[in-house]
Amino acid sequence: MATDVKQYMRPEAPPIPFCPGCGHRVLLRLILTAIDELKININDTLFVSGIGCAGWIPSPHFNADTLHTTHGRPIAFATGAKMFNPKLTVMVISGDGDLADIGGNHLIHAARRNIDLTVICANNQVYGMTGGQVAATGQKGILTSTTTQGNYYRPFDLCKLVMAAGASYAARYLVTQSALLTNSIKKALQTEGFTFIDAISPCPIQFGRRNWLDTPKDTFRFFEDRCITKEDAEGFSPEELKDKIVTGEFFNGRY
Ligand SMILES: Cc1ncc(C[n+]2csc(CCOP(=O)(O)OP(=O)(O)O)c2C)c(N)n1
Repeated sequence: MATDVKQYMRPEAPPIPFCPGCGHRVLLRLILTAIDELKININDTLFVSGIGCAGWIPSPHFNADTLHTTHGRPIAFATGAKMFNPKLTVMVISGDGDLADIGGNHLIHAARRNIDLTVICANNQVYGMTGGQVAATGQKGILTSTTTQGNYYRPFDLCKLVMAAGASYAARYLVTQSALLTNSIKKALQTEGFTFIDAISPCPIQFGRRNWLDTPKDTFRFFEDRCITKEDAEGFSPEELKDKIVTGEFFNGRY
């Protein structure tokens, strides 16, 4: 039976602010489902977010301690909270721009130190909240407000990045892979050390609209068509994988 996520939401919070068809709304539900299935006491959990649409996933909606920090700095705040109270389960939920662009150094150094945090990156390849500028995760060729002729640069593979830095867990799933993603969030929460999930969260308004994807369904289909499991990706050449987004669990253990 589907989890009643309302039990984890602050009754006095304003309505969830996401646009119709936003992947962040799906991700919100999956995070709370994982917490419910693990029977984690949400009162012993701190949710930290930065600035951007994704920052509004936990805050002010989750009925727990939430810390809505400055742009690019949620991992720094989360590290401080974890150092002060090591018993706290600390989860960072933020956007790809927040975590991988302005906050990129905090991301790699927290992974290097293997700080016991679970970081969920709501990755829509753009800065959704500020007009759809391309993020460091934007795939080659995508049209955004700052890449009107198509993105020239290749994207960061955030899972490879944090793994190379020393993370304990790294996985990537599209938010519509709901069972796999929920399971992955559960595993990340149960794994000690720096655990990271790249949650591909389509943005129909800032990404879809500029890439000639008329409806939220078209935007989701666009990402579904690009996603390929890591098992299927084996044997593909780098050229064949150029436009693909490889999903799966890439590392689960400790260096
Ligand atoms: C220091 C600073 N620089 C820039 C901004 C403007 N800004 C706010 S959110 C944001 C990007 C958010 O993108 P992302 O983290 O990908 O989240 P999304 O909105 O796509 O969920 C930017 C550039 C800011 N608030 N503070």
